[in-house]
Amino acid sequence: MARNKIALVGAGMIGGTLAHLAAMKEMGDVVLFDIAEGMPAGKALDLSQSGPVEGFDANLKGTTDYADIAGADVVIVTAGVPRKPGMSRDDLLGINLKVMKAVGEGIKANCPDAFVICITNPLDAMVWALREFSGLPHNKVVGMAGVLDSARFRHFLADEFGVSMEDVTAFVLGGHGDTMVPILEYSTVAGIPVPDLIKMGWSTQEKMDAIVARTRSGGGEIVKLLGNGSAYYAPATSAIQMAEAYLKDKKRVLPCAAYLEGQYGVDGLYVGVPIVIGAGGVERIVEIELNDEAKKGFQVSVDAVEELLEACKGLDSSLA
Ligand code: A3D
Repeated sequence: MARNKIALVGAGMIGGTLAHLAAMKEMGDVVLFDIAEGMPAGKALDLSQSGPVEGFDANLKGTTDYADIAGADVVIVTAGVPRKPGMSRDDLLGINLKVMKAVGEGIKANCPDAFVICITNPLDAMVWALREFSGLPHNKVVGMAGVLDSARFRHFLADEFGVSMEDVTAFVLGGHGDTMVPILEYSTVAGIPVPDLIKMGWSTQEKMDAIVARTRSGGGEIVKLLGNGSAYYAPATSAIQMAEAYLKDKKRVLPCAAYLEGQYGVDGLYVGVPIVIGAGGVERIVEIELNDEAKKGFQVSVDAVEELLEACKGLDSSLA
C-alpha cells in the first residue's frame, strides 16, 4: 500500500514544524512547498537527515513547483505574510488573499481530492477564500484555530486545578483568539464541569474569567515574548491532530472553523464549531443549545467574520 502524502504549503516556522511532526509520526511522505527558493529543500534535507537518528521512514521533499503536491491526501496551508508594524489589517488581508488565490488554484489543479487544513491568518476569512479559490467541497476544507485555542485553555485550566492536562477538556466556539467563546459548562476535569469545580472550591469565577481572557490573547502573549514571529509548536501540533483524524478515520470531535449552512443560525460562513473529522472530511457539525451569554458571544464572532468577508469581496471581485 502506498504511503499517504502530506503537502505543506508554506514552509516557514509552522510548515517546518508540521514536516517534523508528520515525519516523526510516520504519517506519510511530506512535500514542503514555498515560494522562497532553496529554503523548503534545505528544511526537507535537514529533516531527512534526522530520520536515521529518530528511526522514521518518510520521504521529505522541498519544492517551489506546485506539480510536486500532485495527489496529496492532506494539504496544510500556512503560506502568507505576518502582520508587520505599519501594516493595516486590510493591507494584510489583501496580501494573504492573493496568496490564498495562488494556493487554491495550485490545490485545484494538482490535488482536488485532498483534505485541506488552513492556518493562515486572518483564519476565518482565509479558509473561506481558500475554499472559494480551490472549488473543493466545503466538507474537505477546514480551518485550524479551535484546537489551538482549546489547547491553550486546557493548559491554563490544568495549571490552575493542579491536574493532568490529559484530564481537562475544553469547549470553545467562535472565531480565533479575540472572539473565541469558551463554554465553561462543557469544559471539564474528567467529566466534572468547571462550574461544579468552582462550587467544590477548586477555583473561583474570577480566576476562570482571567484564564478565559488569557486564552483569548494567547497568541499575542507569545508574539510579545518571541519578539519576532508568532507561535508555531502548538499551532502545528493542533493541525497534525486534525490531519490524523482524517487519515486514520478517527472521527475525532474537534473545534475547527467549518462551513455552516444553517447550523447555529449561520449560513455561508466559516466559524469555529465542534465537528467530527473522519475519512469523509467534516462528517458532522455538532450543534449544541447555547445559553444567552454564549449566543451573544457567538454572534460577535459571526459579525467579525462577516465583516472580514465583505472586505475580501471588496478586494477581489471574483469573490463577490
Ligand atoms: P512564516 O514563518 O512567515 O511562514 C510563512 C511562509 O509562507 C514563508 O516561508 C513564506 O515564504 C511563505 N509564503 C508566502 N507567500 C507564499 C505563497 N504565495 N506561496 C507559498 N508560500 C508562501 O509564518 P508561520 O509559519 O509562523 O505562520 C504561518 C501563518 O499561520 C501566518 O499567517 C500566521 O498568522 C498563522 N497562524 C495562525 C494561527 C491560528 O491559530 C489560526 C496560529 C499561529 C499562526
